[in-house]
Amino acid sequence: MYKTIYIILLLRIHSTVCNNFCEAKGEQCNVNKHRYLLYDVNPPEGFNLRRDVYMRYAVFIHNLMKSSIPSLTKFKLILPPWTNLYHWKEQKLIQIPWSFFFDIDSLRKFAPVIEMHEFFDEIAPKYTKIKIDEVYVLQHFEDMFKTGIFEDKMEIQKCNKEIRTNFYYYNNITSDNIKCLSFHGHIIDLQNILKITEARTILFDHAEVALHNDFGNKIYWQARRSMRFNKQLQQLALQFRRKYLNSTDESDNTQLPEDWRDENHERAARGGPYLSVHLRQKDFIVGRPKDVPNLEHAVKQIKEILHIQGLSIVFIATDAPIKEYEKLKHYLKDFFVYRYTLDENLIDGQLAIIDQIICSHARYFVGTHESTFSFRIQEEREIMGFPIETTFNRLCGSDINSCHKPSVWKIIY
Ligand SMILES: Nc1nc2c(ncn2[C@@H]2O[C@H](COP(=O)(O)OP(=O)(O)O)[C@@H](O)[C@H]2O)c(=O)[nH]1
Ligand SMILES: *[C@@H]1O[C@H](CO)[C@@H](O)[C@H](O)[C@H]1NC(C)=O
Ligand SMILES: *[C@@H]1O[C@H](CO)[C@@H](O)[C@H](O)[C@H]1NC(C)=O
Ligand SMILES: [Mg+2]
Repeated sequence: MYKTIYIILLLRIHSTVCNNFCEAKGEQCNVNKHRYLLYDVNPPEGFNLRRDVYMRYAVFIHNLMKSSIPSLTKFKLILPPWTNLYHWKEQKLIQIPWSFFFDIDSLRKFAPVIEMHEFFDEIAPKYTKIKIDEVYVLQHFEDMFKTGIFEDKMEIQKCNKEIRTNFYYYNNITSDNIKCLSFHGHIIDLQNILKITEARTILFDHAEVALHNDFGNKIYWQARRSMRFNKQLQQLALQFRRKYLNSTDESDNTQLPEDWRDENHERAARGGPYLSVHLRQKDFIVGRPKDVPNLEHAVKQIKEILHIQGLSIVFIATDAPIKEYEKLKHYLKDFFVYRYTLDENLIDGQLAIIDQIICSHARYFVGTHESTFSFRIQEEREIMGFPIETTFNRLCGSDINSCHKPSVWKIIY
C-alpha cells in the first residue's frame, strides 16, 4: 500500500519535472499538453467593445472544444489583462486581471479561459521570458476599401502600418515570429491558421478585425450570460439599490439562479421603482451632437419619461464631470436624483460596472445612441427578462426627426 503511494508520488514529481523541462525547451513531451490562444484589441477601443470581442473568441474556443481534430480541442483562451484604457483615470501601465470585473468561474462554464497570471504559472518557470510561438496582427485588406469589393479572405501580407504589438506591456513576453494577417471575414476562418500549425502559443492582435460568426444566436447568448460580474461589485450595487432606490431582487422580480446555465426564459422582470439613464458625454458629445443630447436637452427628456412612467426616482450613470452632474441634479430638483458615489477603493472600470448593474435593474432604462456601454445594459436586461419596451430606448440629440429607437436584439435560448 505504502509502496503504491510512493510510486504515484514519484510519478507525479517526475511528470512535473518533465513538463517544466519540456516547456522551458519548447519541446513536445506530453501528448495531452494544452495549447494557448491569446488575443489583444486595438488600444483605443473601450471596455465595452472589448467585452464584445471577448465573446467572439470565447464562442470560437467553445466551438473548437467540439472539433473532431484533436489538436484543436486543446486550446485555452487567455484573458487579456486590462491595460491603460483611454477612458480610465489611472494611466499607469498596470495589468488588471478579469477577476476585478467578472466572475471567472462563471466564464469557465462556457469556455476554458484562464487569467494571464495562470498562463504564466502553466507555461514557464518564474522569471523567464516567454516567447509566443506565432503572432498574427490582423489588418484590413487595403485594396478592398479601394475596389469596394468585399469578400471573405485572408492572407499574410506586408504590414499596413508599423506593427505595434505591445504584449500587454509585459517586458517578459516577446516573439520571434510576428506576421501581419490581412483578414476579411468571420472568426471561424481563423481555424484555418490553427489547423496548419503546431504552435503551442498563438496570439491574435487587433483581434476585433475578425467578426462574430453567430451574432445573436443561442451560443452567442450563452457566452453573454456567462459574463456574470464579480460578486463583490454585484453586492455593492445591491446595497445601493436597497438603500436609495427601494429595489431588491425579490420585489423587482429579477432573481437569477446561481448558475447561468439554470436560467429560464421567462420575461417577468419588473425592476425597481426608478428610471435609469445612461448619459454618455465626453467624446460622444463632441463627435455626435445630432445623436447625443447636451445636458439641458437630456433633462427635458428625462422629465418627460419620469412623467409618462409615473416615476419620481432617477438613477444617473454618466461619464460627465461631477460639476455637470450637479447641474443636472439641480435642473431635476423636483425629483429624487441619484448617482453611484465615487468609492476610493474601486477603480474606474469597477465603478462603471456598478453603474451598469444599477441601470439594468430599473423599471425603465434609457441609454445613449450607439454606446456599447448602453448596449451591454440592454443585454443585461434581456437576460433578466424585462419587457422589451422598457429596455430599448435612447435619448435624442439635436436631430429629433431621425431619432429612431435602438435596434432590438432579443435574447435567444
Ligand atoms: N462610471 C461610468 N463610466 C462611464 C459611463 N459611461 C462611460 N463611462 C466610461 O467610459 C467608457 C466608455 O467606453 P466604452 O466602454 O467603449 O463605451 P462607449 O464608448 O460608450 O461605446 C466606459 O468603459 C467607462 O469607463 C457611466 O455612465 N458611468
Ligand atoms: C512576467 O512579468 C509579470 C509582471 O512583471 C510577472 O507577474 C510574471 O510572473 C512574469 N512571468 C514570468 C514567467 O516570469
Ligand atoms: C418600496 O417598495 C415596496 C414594494 O415594492 C412598496 O410597498 C413600498 O411602499 C416602497 N417604499 C417606498 C418608501 O417607496
Ligand atoms: Mg468606446
